[in-house]
Amino acid sequence: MNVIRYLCAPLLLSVTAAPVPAPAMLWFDQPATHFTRSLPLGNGRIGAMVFGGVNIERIVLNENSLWSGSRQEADRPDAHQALPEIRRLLLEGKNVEAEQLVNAHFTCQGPGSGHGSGANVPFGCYQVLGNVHLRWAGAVAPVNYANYQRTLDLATATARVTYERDGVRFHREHFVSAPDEVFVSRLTADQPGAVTLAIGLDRPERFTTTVVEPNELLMTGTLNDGRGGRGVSYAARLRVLNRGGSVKPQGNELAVVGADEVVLLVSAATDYQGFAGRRVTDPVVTSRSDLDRLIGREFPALHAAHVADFQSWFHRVALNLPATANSSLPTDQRLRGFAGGAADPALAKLYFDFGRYLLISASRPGGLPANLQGIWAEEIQTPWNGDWHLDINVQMNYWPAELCNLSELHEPMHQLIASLVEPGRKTAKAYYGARGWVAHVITNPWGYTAPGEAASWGSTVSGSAWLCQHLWEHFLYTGNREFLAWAYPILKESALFYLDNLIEEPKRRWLVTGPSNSPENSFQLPDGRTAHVCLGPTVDMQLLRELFGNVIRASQILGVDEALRRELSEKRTRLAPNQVSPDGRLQEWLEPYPEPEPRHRHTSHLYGLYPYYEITPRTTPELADACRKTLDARGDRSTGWALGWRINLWARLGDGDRAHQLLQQLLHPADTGNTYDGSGAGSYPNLFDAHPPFQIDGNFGGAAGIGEMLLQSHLPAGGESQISDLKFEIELLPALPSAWPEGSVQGLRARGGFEVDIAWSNGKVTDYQIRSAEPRDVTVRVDGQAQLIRSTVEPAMKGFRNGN
Ligand code: FUC
Repeated sequence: MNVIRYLCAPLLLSVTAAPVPAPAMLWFDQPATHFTRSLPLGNGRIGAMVFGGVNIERIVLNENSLWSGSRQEADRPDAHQALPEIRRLLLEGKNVEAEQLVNAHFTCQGPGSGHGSGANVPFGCYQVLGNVHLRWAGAVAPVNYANYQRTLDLATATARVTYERDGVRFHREHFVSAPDEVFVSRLTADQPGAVTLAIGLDRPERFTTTVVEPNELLMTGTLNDGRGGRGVSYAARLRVLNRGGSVKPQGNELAVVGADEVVLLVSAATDYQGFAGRRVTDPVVTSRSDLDRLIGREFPALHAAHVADFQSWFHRVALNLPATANSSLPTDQRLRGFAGGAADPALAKLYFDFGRYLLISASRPGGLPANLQGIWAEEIQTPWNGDWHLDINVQMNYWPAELCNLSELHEPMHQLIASLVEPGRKTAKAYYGARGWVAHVITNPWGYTAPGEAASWGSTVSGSAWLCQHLWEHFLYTGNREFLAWAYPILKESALFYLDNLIEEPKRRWLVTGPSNSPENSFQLPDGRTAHVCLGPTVDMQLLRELFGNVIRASQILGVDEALRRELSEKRTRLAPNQVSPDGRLQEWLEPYPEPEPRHRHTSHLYGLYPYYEITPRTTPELADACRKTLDARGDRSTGWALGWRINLWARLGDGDRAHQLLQQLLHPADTGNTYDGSGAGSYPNLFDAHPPFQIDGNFGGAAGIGEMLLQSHLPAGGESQISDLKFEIELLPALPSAWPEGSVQGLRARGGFEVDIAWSNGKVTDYQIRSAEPRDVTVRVDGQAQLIRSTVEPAMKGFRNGN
């Protein structure tokens, strides 16, 4: 590699001489009493949660295609007949009456998501696969053990449990291997013949577990298709390999007696046949072949293959923030210490690493995207069905993907988007008589694109526009033209839908969407009544400016659709603009309505600030100021994901200390008394995000926010007109909080196909490097000063061609 470093005064610290890194480790000195204290493992498809019980261990298993429900016709075929009247009422300011009509004629047909409890309706829900139970000999009270430790080493994606009982030290190691498609445990002790336990496999419902070999359990079952019929079938197979001692059936369990070492291998498969995932016709057969392939492979070889695979993702980025005395505490105590005011910059590093860890563990190319639970759930009826919500949540899951150099892990999201085009075309016709495709607020692996079952939240029309951002941004980060050519029809058809769906509002003759919602929020009409359904909420307008702009640029790059480009350009200028309300906030709706819930969790109208970047402090200072006022009015207390979003928003406003304050809120201990719902938002002891309940999006939003505090790449000073040539400005440490005066980061990605290292000291950049596949000119803003530099060549990076 041709190494050119850009050194800045003072020349004190180089990227290689970073502060001593704190180990990327979650650890506890007690077994988990609860799911949100257990340790997550995953290979993108199979998930496991390790509780580390001494005498009785439960390991929760997941498989990410284990969904109840089935394909359904949720579109109301005649909904479009109600559209003219709904629009007429909205244009006359009769939102409440329009909302009544939406509820009567413009929601989905049937029970929709079952109001978030869809296990037994066609929408379905994501469900737990089962539990591995390890009942150790002597599993009777009192449980006496000593020197207990339970760790999750993020760098090797391995959970370990160790303790002493009756003078024997026991060790357990667990991981889920992507290359070998299997969950693996090794159970050992420091004395021969000490491993004696019973091993079971079950599930809360719909399962049969049988002993199929003297050392093998098979659990099978079939979920509800939502009509009382047969849905997805699954199989989980557990094989016990013992060194020394014996293993024998005992009822529908296996009994290990006096072994020196036991290795458990668990495979899992379902026959879900959808837009992604393995194509399995017989899960029972696949669960066996997955294990048979491993015959003769020893634990060390399986572990080495797993670690090599995992680290090929994890080691792409390294963040170093200094450790303090608080950093060496068990994770739950560490969280409490931080909330109590103890300095611990390395906790932010841990949270950032954990976010990357979770994405690598929950989303792999070829598989299904991470859902509201990631892939980790212990219930049959997961909260909100563990689905993909399209009005912030699934998008937030993928916010760290490009920035954190995990671009390929974005692929499951792209496939989800592609899978919605066909059903979304039907929905576009049925409701809007429109071309193109649309998806509203919720979707599932069965191609659900209809509105939700209630107008108050279900009629947001811009879910599909928001999804499209993920296609364009992937292109911006990779420059992959083949990908753009693949994605273009999806983007174009989305834009066609919105072109057909725009109407002119009478007051200012702006083009607006409608009916729609500003996600899940309500407003007060002049007569004092509350409504949700509206025309042209600010978020829709921002999304359409972005989508139309991206289709215009994509069509230029690909040299197609000139006439469409003209139409999009013309309509784009007529979209309702961002407005500042009389009290100085960025306005959420077309009118400055009073809000019944001024501290609402959604900050949808700030979409233009983050994740989009049509508002920046440099290019649109008045609007940025209005965003600041909006955030102040919304306040710093909210649900987990909402805090994650606010970190990114403050980072984009260049306010590192405020972003850090929000990060402190996100890291606020959510578990008081080990209750599942916690006492409020923040982080559970295992660092899972508490909405509450556990919902993984906040983990990803928080990790992205930490990245966004260190590196941003978006509009140059001249504003949006300059991005027609896809030139972005890279800003180093745009929102560095005063709590992190020293540190370094390596391997973050910037738009335009760059990889960036930064080191800093006393809050100032001391050293940086910007790499790309070919040498390229790029504007870098260092300590607020823009400078044009030439990037360093890193031939191993994939080529970036911007198409101009
Ligand atoms: C959105 C949010 C809720 C919740 C749900 C899963 O609807 O408004 O707070 O996160 O998604």
